Amino acid sequence: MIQLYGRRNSINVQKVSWALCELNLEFKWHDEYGKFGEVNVENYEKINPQLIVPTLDHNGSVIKQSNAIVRYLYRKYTDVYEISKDEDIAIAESWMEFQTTDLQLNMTPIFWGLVRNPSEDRDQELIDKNIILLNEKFEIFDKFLEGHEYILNNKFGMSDIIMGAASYRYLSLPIERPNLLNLKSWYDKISNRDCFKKNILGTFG
Ligand SMILES: N[C@@H](CCC(=O)N[C@@H](CS)C(=O)NCC(=O)O)C(=O)O
Repeated sequence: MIQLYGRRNSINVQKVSWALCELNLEFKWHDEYGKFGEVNVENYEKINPQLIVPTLDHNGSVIKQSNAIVRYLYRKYTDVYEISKDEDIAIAESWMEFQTTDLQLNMTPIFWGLVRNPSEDRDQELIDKNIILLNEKFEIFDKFLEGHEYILNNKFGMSDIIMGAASYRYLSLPIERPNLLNLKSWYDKISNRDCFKKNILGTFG
């Protein structure tokens, strides 16, 4: 049995619940409507001593780190690692890393500064600096998307989930953005999927 721990408005949990949905996997969701900073699960520290989310328990195997969980699910339940060229998989995985390292670096101060923290604590200079950098990074992704239906093999998959969850946040932020036409046409496709609507849409905040 698959068990997912973590609240549905966490971007990192969303990647996993979206992947589980796309793969049609049943799972038990713990603390789905929980709050930031609390994981309302008894003895959670035993499965995740960092007390962060998500955690996946698959028949007693405990897996942490959202991107590793998504890769695990796609490796286990699809043939993507067998049918894809190593080079193509590496490129897809590099976008997954880009999300979790490069994008999050700038997304976090903007999201917290504009959305989660009280406005009196706002550091506008820090936010503005990060908006410029975040827009530049999405411009790089937009260029990559030119000529690509999806990130890997022109087929929707794990890296679209990771970059898709990040793009939902980016496109929901109350900031100015460049006109990214390739991002828009890719995002229109992925945001039309049932699993996006069930797991991502309406979670901003
Ligand atoms: N690198 C980790 C980051 C996990 C993480 O930072 N999770 C945040 C939520 S997005 C968290 O658990 N914060 C405390 C909380 O939600 O209670 C991953 O990708 O899974």
